[in-house]
Amino acid sequence: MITLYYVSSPNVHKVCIALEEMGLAYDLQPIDVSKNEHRDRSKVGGAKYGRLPIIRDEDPVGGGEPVVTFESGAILQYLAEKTGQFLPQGDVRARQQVLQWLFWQMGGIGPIGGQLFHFRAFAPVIAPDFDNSYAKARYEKMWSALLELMNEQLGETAYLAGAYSIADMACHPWIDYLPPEAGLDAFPNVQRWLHDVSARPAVVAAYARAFALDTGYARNEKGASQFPAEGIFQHVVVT
Ligand SMILES: N[C@@H](CCC(=O)N[C@@H](CS)C(=O)NCC(=O)O)C(=O)O
Repeated sequence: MITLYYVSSPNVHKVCIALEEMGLAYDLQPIDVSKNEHRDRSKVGGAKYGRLPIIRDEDPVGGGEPVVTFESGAILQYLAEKTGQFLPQGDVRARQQVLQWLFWQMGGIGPIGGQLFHFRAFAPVIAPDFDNSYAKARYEKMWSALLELMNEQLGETAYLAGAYSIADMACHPWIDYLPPEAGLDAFPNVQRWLHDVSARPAVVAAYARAFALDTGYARNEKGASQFPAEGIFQHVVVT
């Protein structure tokens, strides 16, 4: 059994998708970030780092002590290697394509999307008198540049690395949560990909199970973002 320490957010939802896609048995353990539970090691499987997602695998390959790990990209790679799915093992070129797009997500889509979300949604609530326009414009521009590359790639291949992989699972929640300001019309290949990934039964099942738990954190169901009450989020850095 795998425990996923859970809050409703894109970095966590990518792991929900992977667990469903890979057919793994898992338990979602809700963590209340407003009470700082994510920083209490006794509440997150003993992990040293208090940002979510974190998983604890009681049944690792080869047996022995449970594996506790954080960082969503490392978790996706761990699960893919555990199950032998969605990350090619033998074909060095195919494997590298997946890792390239996975790390691209972790280094770009995640952190830039996190900042964009902050300046779109939280800054106006937390600091209503602060002139947010420069920061917001900067991250909107960076977000569009990331989507441009994604759109180009998805014009050549059905999924980011050719076949559907953990790289697509990593990107899906972010693209689903954060459409560009003018919508996805300028990125038709991304739009097509979003539609295809969203329709996968495992993806539908992952979100249904996750959204059934209301952890009071950011969530988005087809464009409608739910913002938390002022104060709850001041310590949260989503990257
Ligand atoms: N790079 C990390 C980012 C993790 C992260 O920022 N998690 C957020 C939720 S999406 C969190 O736990 N925030 C609480 C905090 O920073 O206090 C990953 O991809 O796992």
